[in-house]
Amino acid sequence: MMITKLLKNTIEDLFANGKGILAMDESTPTCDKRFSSNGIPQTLEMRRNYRELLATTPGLNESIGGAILYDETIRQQTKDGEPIASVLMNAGIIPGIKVDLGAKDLAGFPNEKITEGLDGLRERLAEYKSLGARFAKWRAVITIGDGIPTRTCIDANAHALARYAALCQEAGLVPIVEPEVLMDGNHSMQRCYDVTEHALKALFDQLYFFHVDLEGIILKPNMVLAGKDSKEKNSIEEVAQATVNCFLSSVPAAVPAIAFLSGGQSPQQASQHLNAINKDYKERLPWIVAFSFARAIQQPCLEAWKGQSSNLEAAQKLLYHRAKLSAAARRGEYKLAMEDHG
Ligand code: 5MM
Repeated sequence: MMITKLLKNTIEDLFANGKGILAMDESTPTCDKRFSSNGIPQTLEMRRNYRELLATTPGLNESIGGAILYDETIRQQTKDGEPIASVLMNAGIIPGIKVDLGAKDLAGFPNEKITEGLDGLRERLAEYKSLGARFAKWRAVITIGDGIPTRTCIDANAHALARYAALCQEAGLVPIVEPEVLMDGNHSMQRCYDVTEHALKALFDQLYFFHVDLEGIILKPNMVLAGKDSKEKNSIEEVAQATVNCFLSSVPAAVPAIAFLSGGQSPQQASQHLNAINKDYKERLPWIVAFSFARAIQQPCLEAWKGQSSNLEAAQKLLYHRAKLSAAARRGEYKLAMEDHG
């Protein structure tokens, strides 16, 4: 498949001037989970209010080049009747869309998942494009545990990601390809390295077989980290080194950009790790190394908002600040002292 100028332009615009991506594409169950842990009512109107708060944050486009929306949000409007996608576009932020239909149990493979959503995808992509989306996202979930992931799970997810990516390119949308190896568990950093490397090699195999043009994709992976219940404590430098080594060994240089997910790291940790990768390995990285964080950008904002309009301004300031710090890390210019100037 020939790479079109359109896809290249979209990728350039998304990451121009050191910017990155805000993931605000939580499906309703995930968004409700985040709301419930902050005492926010889990209603359609509250989800709309929150997404309006995010999209209308003053100055967000200084650090954010694109925002990934959920199906519900791309059809919603602000209180003043403007589509949320238009608000973003007018602010210079490109709207994108999550198009997978979620990770479901993989039959015959206990505790493993397969992401669904390929049936009818061509038609759905055409509709999302008409609603303003210029890029899309599909997330595959790989779990580390006793005897898992299996090769079957890794291959099935890589296959689905490749078919999704080919359909996106056909439609003129940039596919964000997200094979997420979860941080859940007590595994070591080395185990995460091995599984991430395997998942990436399987993915690039399938992208090749499905004629996906690597110059027209964005890879959204996990960083290489020990499991969150592991006793192993790695320094920022160790994580950066393992992550860079893993990606250099498995991601072709033709890929223009890697945009990391935060995966449950604290906002500060995610910034520190991204910063170390960009600062210490600048000369060795053939790709843009940026971010597509959800929790690591939104968390302080959501906690401050608490669902109350009186907190809106304070919440937007926190979102703006966290986006700024993420963009600083993407340029290798983040410093811990910046945390205090929220
Ligand atoms: C891994 O999740 C993606 C990145 O978020 P974090 O930076 O918080 O790890 C995120 O885009 C995710 O795919 C969406 O929130 C949608 O998730 P669900 O589980 O609702 O499909």
